[in-house]
Amino acid sequence: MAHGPAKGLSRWLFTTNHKDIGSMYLWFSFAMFIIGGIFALVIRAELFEPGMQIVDPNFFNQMTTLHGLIMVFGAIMPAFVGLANWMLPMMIGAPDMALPRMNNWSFWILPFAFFMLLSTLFMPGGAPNFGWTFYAPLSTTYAPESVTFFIFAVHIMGASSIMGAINIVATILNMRAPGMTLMKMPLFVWTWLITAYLLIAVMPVLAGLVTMMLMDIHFGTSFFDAAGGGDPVLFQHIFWFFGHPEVYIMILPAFGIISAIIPTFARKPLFGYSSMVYASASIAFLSFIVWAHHMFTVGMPIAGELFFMYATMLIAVPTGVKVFNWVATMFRGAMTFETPMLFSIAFVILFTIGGLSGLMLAIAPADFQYHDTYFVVAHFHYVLVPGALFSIIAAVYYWLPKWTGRMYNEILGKTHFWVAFVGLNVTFFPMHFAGLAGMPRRIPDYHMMFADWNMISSVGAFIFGASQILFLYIVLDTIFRGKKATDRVWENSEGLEWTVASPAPYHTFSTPPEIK
Ligand SMILES: [Cu+2]
Repeated sequence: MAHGPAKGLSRWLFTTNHKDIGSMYLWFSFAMFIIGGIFALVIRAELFEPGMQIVDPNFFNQMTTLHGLIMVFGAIMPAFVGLANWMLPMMIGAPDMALPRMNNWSFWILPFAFFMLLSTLFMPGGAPNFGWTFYAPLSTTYAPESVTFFIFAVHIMGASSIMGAINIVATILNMRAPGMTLMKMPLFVWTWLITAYLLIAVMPVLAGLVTMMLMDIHFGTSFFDAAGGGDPVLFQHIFWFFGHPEVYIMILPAFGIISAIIPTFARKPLFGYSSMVYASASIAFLSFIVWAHHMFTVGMPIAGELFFMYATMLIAVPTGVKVFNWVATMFRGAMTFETPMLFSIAFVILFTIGGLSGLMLAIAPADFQYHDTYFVVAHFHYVLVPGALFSIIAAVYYWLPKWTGRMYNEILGKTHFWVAFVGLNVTFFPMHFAGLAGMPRRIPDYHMMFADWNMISSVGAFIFGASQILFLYIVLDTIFRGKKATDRVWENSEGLEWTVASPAPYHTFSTPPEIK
């Protein structure tokens, strides 16, 4: 029979246990979240008023670039992989992930990638300063020397994601307990299965793109250099062919988390289980054919504009089905509002606001006005902060008692929620108005007419930042001083993970459970 965890550092260095690896991914992503958050606060401190006060324009560009890269590849994506590692095997009744050693490796190459990326800040010429979308020729012909380390870091992050995705597909398709048929799998398992296929499809595209950059920078090719017969617009097509599915890679697992939490606290089964599965699959499919809605202003043929406009509007349908099903699950439910439920309800409301501004952006002629303004910044922060991030926080509050065997402090949890809720709306809602009034994104200085909106946003950002320090305190307080949790934790929780003890034993389901 399998033994318990090893001792000391070697436990974490050599572990192949999905729970250990899940914890490492979650702590790593939280550390990256703090670093990415600090960069955001530098940006907001500079934008508190017009004129240059704190940083110079090049450093400001490095902050916006690293903020995007760290939050997307270092915080959000690893957090979802951490939750998948902890929960997927327990949800399908498997003893571990299908490829435990590769699992260890796909985690341990991440800190090296991000150490390399962050160390570019201390290199001559500074860190990458061309935005997280790193468009050529800004990121090739005009890039700082550190761009080569950036490219290498992206290669490593991509390899980690692809290995993680292969592991998740292999686990879900091969390790399910007898009786755990596909249409019995929890939504979190379904959304991760679909997300993993998206990752396997598009992360190689990203790897190919940065390799073409490497060739243009060091080996004299001119993929993106017009002077050499290349095409800088080609860069954008390839980037967004990866980039748009990437945004769904950051939200599909969230849909699965919300579909686990809302039924528990509404005390009703999830409404429309199979339509949720089909909606996730159709969102994933459509996410491959909308990429050029990021490029309406590059001068595309009108037929292309129309195609990408209508295809993008189409995504609203399956997304609407999901929102309808969550609301229908809550309708006439015996609802209680513990912290995970508060974050989940805020997800449904605020993600929908982000979705609606996304619909506005999908209208090509209107997007000519919105493109590259703070309206776009407001849009993607509403789908990523109360969207992806709130779902991750909700998941931590929901499953932490199972991971640690201890309950978090409910009053502190609710305080964290309300401060974060107010903070993010004060930060990002005014950006809609600054953007509609024409304020461009990624600039360190601006016209006086945008001063009020920016001042409000900056105050909100510091409130939101402070609330996340409270979150760290709550998690540590739970681990070291939390009250003992019951095995079921939530009275109406469904799922195999709630049938094991709290804290979940180091090895679970060494013998497959019986699925009814
Ligand atoms: Cu897109």
